[in-house]
Formats: sequence, C-alpha cells, structure tokens
Amino acid sequence: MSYVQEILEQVIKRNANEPEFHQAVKEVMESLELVLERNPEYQELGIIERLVEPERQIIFRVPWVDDNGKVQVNRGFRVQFNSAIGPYKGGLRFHPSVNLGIIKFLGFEQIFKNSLTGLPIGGGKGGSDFDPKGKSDNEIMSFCQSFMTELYRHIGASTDVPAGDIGVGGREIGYLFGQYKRLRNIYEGVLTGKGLTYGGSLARKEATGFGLVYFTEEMLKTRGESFAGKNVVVSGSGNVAIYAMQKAIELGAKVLACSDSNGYIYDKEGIDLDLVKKLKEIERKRIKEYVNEHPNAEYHDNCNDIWSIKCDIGLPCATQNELDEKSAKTLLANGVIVVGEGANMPCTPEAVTVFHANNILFGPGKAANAGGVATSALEMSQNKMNLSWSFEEVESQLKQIMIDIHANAAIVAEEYGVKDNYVIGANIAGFLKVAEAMKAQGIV
Ligand code: NDP
Ligand code: 2IT
Repeated sequence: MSYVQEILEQVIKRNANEPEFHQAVKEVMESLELVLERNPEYQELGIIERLVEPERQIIFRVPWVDDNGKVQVNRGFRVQFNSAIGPYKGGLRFHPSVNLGIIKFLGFEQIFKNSLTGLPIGGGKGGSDFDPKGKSDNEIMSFCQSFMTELYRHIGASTDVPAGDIGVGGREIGYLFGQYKRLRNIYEGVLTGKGLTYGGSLARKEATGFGLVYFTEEMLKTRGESFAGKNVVVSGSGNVAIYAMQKAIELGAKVLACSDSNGYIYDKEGIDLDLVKKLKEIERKRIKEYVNEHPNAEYHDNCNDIWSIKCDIGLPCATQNELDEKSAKTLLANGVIVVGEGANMPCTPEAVTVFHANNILFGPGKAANAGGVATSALEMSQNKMNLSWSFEEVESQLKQIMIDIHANAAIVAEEYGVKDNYVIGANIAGFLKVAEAMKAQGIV
C-alpha cells in the first residue's frame, strides 16, 4: 500500500463517521503523491500525519433561552487546525447539519486556502448546529452571547480570528463581537466581517462573490473567453451567491437562476438582483417570493435541479456536495465552459471527474472562493494599524490576490504535468508553504 493510501486508511479509522472530512483529505492526499515522492523529508518529518490531525478541537455546550422562556441547548465547535503560517483563521457556520466532521472538513480546506492567499493566516473553522431560520433577533442575540461566553477564552486577534459562513453574517458577527469585548475588556480585531462602524473592512461583504468571479474570469481568459455575453447559473442566494451575481452582471453576463435550500428561480430575462437582495438580505424571506414580483419567472421546488438549466458558466455557491455526477453530465451536455466553486466542496468527486475528463475548466473552492478570507486578512491588517482603506483600495488588492492565486495554481499544475488541473495545482501550491513552515518550526 502506498504511503498516501496508508494515511487515508488511518484517517478514516481514527475519524469514524466523518465522511466529508474523509472526502476533503482524500482529494488533497491524491494531489500530493508526486510532491511526497519528490520530497522524502516530508515523510520523514511526519508532515502529513501532523497535517491531518487538528492542533486543537473544542466542543462546548451552548445553553440559551428562547422567546417562550424555554431552555435550548446547542453544541458549539471550534477546530484550530493548523497555525504553521499564522493565527487560526476561518468562519463560523450556524446550520442544523453542523457536526464535528463538517467543521473538520471545512477547517482542513481552510489550511490550504489561506496559504494560497499569500497572507499570514493559519486554518480553523467553527460553528454550531443552531438553526437561525425563523428565530427572532432576540433569540439570535441570546444564542450568540452564549456561544461567545465559551469561545472567548480560546480566541484572540493574534490567536484565532473567526468570521462568517453559512448562517453567520453581519448581524451575528456584531452580537459575537459585543460579547467578546464585554468579557475580555479588549477592543481588538478578534472577528472579521464586522460592521463598518466598529472596525469592519469595506468590500469584505462583497469579497467572496467578487473574488470568485475574478478567479473564474482568469480561467476563462486561458480560453480566450470572458463573462461578457455569457449565461450564468448561480446556486444559493446568500452572501457568496449575491455578490457573485453582482460582479457577473457587472462584467456583462446574464444570470438566469439562483436558489435557496427549498428551490430555485429561473428568470430568462435575467435575475433582478435588487429584488433578491431585498428578499434575502433585508426581509430574510424564501426565494420563491421572487415570482410574486416577476410573474414571468419560474419557481421550482428541488434546489439541486438548478443545474438542469442550460448555461455557459456554473457557480455553485450554496453548500457541500450540492452538484453531483448527474448534474455535471447535464451541464456538460448543455455546453458549460467553466464551473467555479463559490461554496466549499459543492461538487462531488464524481462531478469533478466529469469536468476534468471533458475539458471543462474547474476552479476548486479553496482557490476560487479564497477572496473572502483574503479580505478578512486585509481587515485584520487594517485593525492592527488602526486604519481603514477605501473600497477601491481593498477591491484592487482582492482582485490582484485572485489573479495571483489563479496564476500560482496554473503554474504549479503545469510544473507537475497536469496542465489546467486547478485542483492539483491549488492543493500542491497551498501545501508547500505550510509544509515548509512546519519543517522550519520543528516537531510541534
Ligand atoms: P449564507 O448563509 O449567506 O447563504 C447560504 C445559501 O446556501 C443560502 O441560499 C442557503 O439557503 C443555501 N444553503 C445552505 N445550506 C444548504 C443546503 N443544505 N442545501 C441547499 N442549500 C443550502 O452563506 P454563504 O453565502 O456565506 O456561504 C455559502 C457557501 O460559501 C458555503 O459553502 C460557505 O462555506 C462558502 N464560503 C463562504 C464564504 C464567506 O465569506 N461567507 C467564504 C468562502 C466560502 P437557505 O437560506 O434556504 O438555507
Ligand atoms: O470558507 C471561508 O473561507 C469563509 N467562510 C471565510 C472565512 C474568513 O475567515 O473570512
């Protein structure tokens, strides 16, 4: 059995019932076979064995009282995965599907993503099985305060800096920040994605979606193509999806469809983004309400059927494993040119195989959606300097970072004999910096 296979078996055995974590590790390990052959010292130093084991995993009780006076108990997580190149950095996810395996897959991906940004941030992730849907503001605040009442002792501006993810946006970050400040009596940039009145960065809200479109545009350029005049399908209608749609439209594309976990809307005249923002960012309603104002648009119940719509560019921006082999084959039959992952691991391994086998450009999440965390790192820099940069300044840095990540992944892929394979390119490029830092720091 090869070294990589042995590691994989060990990971599966030691981390039972964590299929998403196994999936994420398997993909990276398979990409690294050649690197490990070329660098036997990584094996001698146990770099891989250490990389797949989080430095610290925190699981805690989150008790809170709902509006009816009933005591509720959720489970909180923070996985501090790897701090070789900087303080742990990564979002918090509040969603009923959250468990340790989900947080570990996300934290593992974050190590390589953060490395790819070129900025000094390690990998971490956290969250809770709390479901924000249908909760009042007061319940959200109670939950966030209780969550932070345990988390605060494990984090800090130079230790671990959480941010948003599914179910955690500006409102939640505000409540979490307020409680941290109250408990620690320190005003510091311990969270990113903050509001603009208390240390947030301009363009952080837009960053993941904008960055995804910049990355996808770079992929398109390698085929002499661009967003202009293309038809785009975007899954999700949350933070990442909304700003991916905005930038795609700005670059001259037409967005035909978007979704939430209940279903998708198809508007052949092009999605009315102002309405989606109103429904989702302000009113927190379901996407099906869209057709009330646009009766010519269609609403369909199964969100994953969104991939049956013919498009040139597919941007999955909802959640893991939302785009499977069947959807990939439909996209192929419909002539898709490029798929860029705005979400983390939205395409199943079988779907990715379909893309690679058929010359469809494929941008893996850890490269394509790195603009969010990169801009979080820019927020950290601004906080440390007590400064705030203009929107244009932050956006131009974000754009350059995405161009650099694309170039880096493309160059490394070619170097390793797999031109156009951004999965292998991104995994190797992200890994090498972390491995070198671990090597330099000894067995820790
Ligand atoms: P939001 O909570 O703002 O939006 C999530 C969207 O995805 C909603 O439309 C939601 O629908 C949908 N969704 C969530 N879970 C499911 C599910 N199980 N099945 C179908 N649809 C689902 O989150 P974000 O936009 O921030 O995150 C989206 C993805 O992007 C995630 O994978 C996240 O990890 C990733 N990401 C986020 C970054 C960020 O900066 N926010 C950075 C990099 C990656 P509904 O409202 O019905 O739940
Ligand atoms: O998956 C991700 O990269 C995020 N949710 C953003 C993390 C961050 O720290 O900004």
